[in-house]
This record gives sequence, structure tokens and C-alpha cells, in this order.
Amino acid sequence: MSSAAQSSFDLSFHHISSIDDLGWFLAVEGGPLGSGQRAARVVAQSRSSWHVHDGTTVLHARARSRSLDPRPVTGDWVVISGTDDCLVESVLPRRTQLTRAEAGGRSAEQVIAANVDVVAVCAPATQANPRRIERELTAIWSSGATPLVLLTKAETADDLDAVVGEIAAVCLGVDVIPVSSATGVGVEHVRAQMGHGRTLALIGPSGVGKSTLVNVLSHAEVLATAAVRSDGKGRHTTTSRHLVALPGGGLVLDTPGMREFAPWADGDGLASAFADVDELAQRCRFSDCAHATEPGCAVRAAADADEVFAARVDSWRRLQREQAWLARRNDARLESAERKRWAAMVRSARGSARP
Ligand SMILES: Nc1nc2c(ncn2[C@@H]2O[C@H](COP(=O)(O)OP(=O)(O)OP(=O)(O)O)[C@@H](O)[C@H]2O)c(=O)[nH]1
Ligand SMILES: [Mg+2]
Ligand SMILES: [Zn+2]
Repeated sequence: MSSAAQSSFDLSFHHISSIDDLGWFLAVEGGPLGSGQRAARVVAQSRSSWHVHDGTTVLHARARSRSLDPRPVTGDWVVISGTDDCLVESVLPRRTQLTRAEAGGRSAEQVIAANVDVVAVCAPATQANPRRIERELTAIWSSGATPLVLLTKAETADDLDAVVGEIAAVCLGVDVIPVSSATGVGVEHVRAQMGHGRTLALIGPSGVGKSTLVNVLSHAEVLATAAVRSDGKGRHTTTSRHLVALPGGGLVLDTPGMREFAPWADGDGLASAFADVDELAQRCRFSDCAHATEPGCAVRAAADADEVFAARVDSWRRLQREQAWLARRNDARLESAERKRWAAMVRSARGSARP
């Protein structure tokens, strides 16, 4: 972190004077803290070190052990020791955990944020993509956090009501809020999600205005922002995940823009994000209906009658295929790890049996 970034980083924590202000949610009595140890929250992460806040100050910390598992992510509560040489001893159990399949190979799970209460999907009001929002909501429902959809740069949309209607149709049980950092529309609605110790995370593509919104909520230029390119794409201005404390209480977790979003395998998230399709699927004639060519398929009948719903069903089926693939892949990995473990045991048993 450069010194300029570091000073604005410190600036964002002058409202914090205890771990309760950081959202501490565990009982300390009889808790996991040994002597000389204290709890701290990860407020920023790099590859192999973290910035943590212990309620008094921000410290730069590294792992006590190379095998620290899980690897802490922004939002995590960790047990630390020391000050000058601050060490992360362990990671406390996560209350919520937002994950996606890693971009590219998509064979590993990537934890985006831990211990957040609300995750806001940010999409530009002028070109909000319902398919992408469905995918993001699937992951959020699996995370344990409450989802929220923010249609950003709301003042630039010609027919805002139409956009809200189109997006609300794929966001069952989720608030869809138009916001503008330029005019202030919707900002108080977002602030109402905050509250003492509550954490809101912002996710979405690059350039939608996540960091700008954090600055507006903070009443300060805490984070760097940049204009989108002439082709409308963002510049990936934010490169790491930061937790920022707001003046009125509560914390916001800003994330780097993500090009695509593949939820990590979890059937529950899919069933919640697509509750309408899921409910129809229960009415198919065959309980193992693949909704392809089977007779008496309630899902296909509904899709044939409604083009907009058909696109949603396609999205649901694609996610189901992806998640089945991820689950199989994961099983194969576990199996191979198990085989190695057995091989090692057999080797050592042979070794000890030798006279
Ligand atoms: N018109 C308009 N422009 C906005 C609004 N909010 C943000 N912007 C502009 O959008 C551009 C991108 O904003 P950022 O906040 O950097 O976007 P981001 O989502 O953090 O992008 P990454 O960090 O790359 O993921 C900047 O030029 C902002 O000034 C808004 O409400 N209205
Ligand atoms: Mg940003
Ligand atoms: Zn069916």
C-alpha cells in the first residue's frame, strides 16, 4: 500500500473506538482468546498479509503459520498477538461467507467476503443485466447474508421505472433500489441498511460506481475512483477489498469489479434465487424431469408461453449444469486426496511391518 493510500486508509477508521464498532458478534467470556491474544477484524488483504483493526488501531499482520486455514479474507475476525510484529494466530468461525467459483479454471472456491450482513449487487441502471444479477443473487442466498440490488447512476436512465420493473422481476423477495451518487437519490435508502456494527458489501462489474458510493456514504474521498473508458467498460480502479467505517456507524466493504460471476456450487442458493422456477419444477409430471423433452413439463410449458420467463429458465438450467459440474469436480478432488492419504498410510504400514 502506498503512503497516500495508507493515510486515507487510516482516515476511514477514526470513528472506531472498540471492536463492537467493528461488528464484533462473539461472546468473549470463555471465548477463543489465549493470554496475550486479542480479536481483530481484517480490513484489507494482500496476498500473504493483512491489515487488521483491533478496535484501537490498524495493524499490519502476517500469518503465524504457513498452514493458517482458512486464509483470512476482508471481513474476517481473527485472533492476533503482538503489535510491532503482529501475527494472525487463527481465523474465527464465519457468520456469513460469500463465495464464487474462481474465474478462469473455475475449479476452486474463492471467498469474496466474510461476516457481512447485507450484500448489494450493483448494476448500472442504463444496462443492468438480469442474467448476471440472477447469478450474483444465487451466491448471496448461499452466503447467509441478505441480498439487495442497487441500480447505480440512476439519474442517467431514461425510463427508470421500466428498468426497476424488469430487474425486480428476477429478484424475488429482494429490494431493488435506484441510487445516484451524482444526485443523492437512494443514498439514504442504502444508509438505512447500515447501523451500528453492521457490514454492507458492494459487488458488481468495474465502473458501476461502487467506490464512488462508498465515498458518498463516508462524506469523504476515502477511495480512488476513475471514469469509465470510452467503450463504457470500467478500468478496474479498485484492486483489493477494503472495509470502510461510516461516520454514522456501520461498515462498507468495497470490492474490485468482477468481469463475470460464477456462484460456487450450492443448491440452496439456486432454489432461493429461482424460487418461482423451482416451484414450477415441483409440478412437472416426472420428479426427475430434466425440463427438456419430457411430457407434462410445467417449466417448459411456462417458458413456451412467456419469452422473458424462458430466458430466466435458460439461466436457471445453465446454473444447474455449472453447479453439477463443480460438485462432480469437487468430489473428484476429494477422492484423489483420499487416495493419496490411503497410499501414504499403506506405505507407512508396510514400512513399520518390515523386520
Ligand atoms: N453519472 C454518474 N456517474 C457516476 C455515478 N457514480 C459513479 N459514477 C462515475 O462512474 C465512474 C466509475 O466509478 P467507480 O466508483 O470508480 O466505479 P467502481 O464500481 O468502483 O469500479 P471498479 O473499482 O473498477 O470496480 C466514475 O467516473 C464515477 O464518477 C453516478 O451516480 N452517476
Ligand atoms: Mg472501485
Ligand atoms: Zn420439467
